Amino acid sequence: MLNSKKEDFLNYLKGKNLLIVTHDSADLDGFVSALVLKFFLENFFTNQNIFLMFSKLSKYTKNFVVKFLQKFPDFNFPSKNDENFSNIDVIVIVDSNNLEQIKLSSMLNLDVPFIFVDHHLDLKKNHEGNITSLNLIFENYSSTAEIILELIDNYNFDLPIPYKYLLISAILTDSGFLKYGNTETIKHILNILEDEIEFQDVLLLLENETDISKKIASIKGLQRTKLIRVDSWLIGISHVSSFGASVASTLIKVGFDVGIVYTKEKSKYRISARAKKNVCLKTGLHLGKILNGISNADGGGHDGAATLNGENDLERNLNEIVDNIKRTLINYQPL
Ligand SMILES: [Mn+2]
Repeated sequence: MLNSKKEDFLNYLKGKNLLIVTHDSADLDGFVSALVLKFFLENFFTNQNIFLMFSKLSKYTKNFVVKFLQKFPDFNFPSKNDENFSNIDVIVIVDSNNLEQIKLSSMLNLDVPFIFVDHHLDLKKNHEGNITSLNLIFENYSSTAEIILELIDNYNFDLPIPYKYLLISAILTDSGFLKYGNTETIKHILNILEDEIEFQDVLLLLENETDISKKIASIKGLQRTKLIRVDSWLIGISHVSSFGASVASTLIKVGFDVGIVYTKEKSKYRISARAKKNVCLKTGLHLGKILNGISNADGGGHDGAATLNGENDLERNLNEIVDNIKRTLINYQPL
């Protein structure tokens, strides 16, 4: 990340009342990025109001908070969103560049300008109010937490140990425990660990006993899976009532090259897609781009992991996604 980018970002925020938010059902990366950014900015700019707002935390994040508090009982997580946000000058949105994933409270004045800090595919949606020149969107990072870490690193800012645990936890979970990471990801983790933190202690915090409803979703999802073979590639399509993203990942673990799982809830539906990293690299498959290309729904994500939310035409959109995936795989010519 260019130093001038960081400076422009911080210079703009100086002296303003800030609100930091993340996507709905905040995962660890969104949650931690928001917390650490707030902590850094509060120390970097003194006498400035910096607020946080979370619409909802994911179940995993909630479980993590419980374990984290056993280790650091004095750590102050933000509790309720009871502040008055009427005097906010600028909103920083972390871990998303898609306004539809952000549930802003009705208390908030929506005319407030906003800036994205994110590592997902830059949708370049030209949202009105977005100061695009200040966005810190870098698709080559495996987590937003690493972008925050690099921002902080420039200023010789020493983070307290609990915040270091938070950052490593976010980086590990978002990089799929380094499976989707790169050399930079490992350097970032090493940089935080230094000699102070024992890696195994962090892993303990991230252990999670799978609950029974998730196990049942995986099993049912597998039972319902339709197999499509394209040359030597295997695509699996299934549906469940919840845990769609996790079931799509299960399909990959079982042996599919691409897993697509949809969930329906009242009039809305969600399609979760996952692909093996080496399949994406070999064939140029980019699920985020394919799902983003569906015109009457809201999709996006990374090459190997993407989501689409829609209300109409589930079947048609599903077919279009599968056709696009097939076309990419068929067009691939082995060397
Ligand atoms: Mn993330």
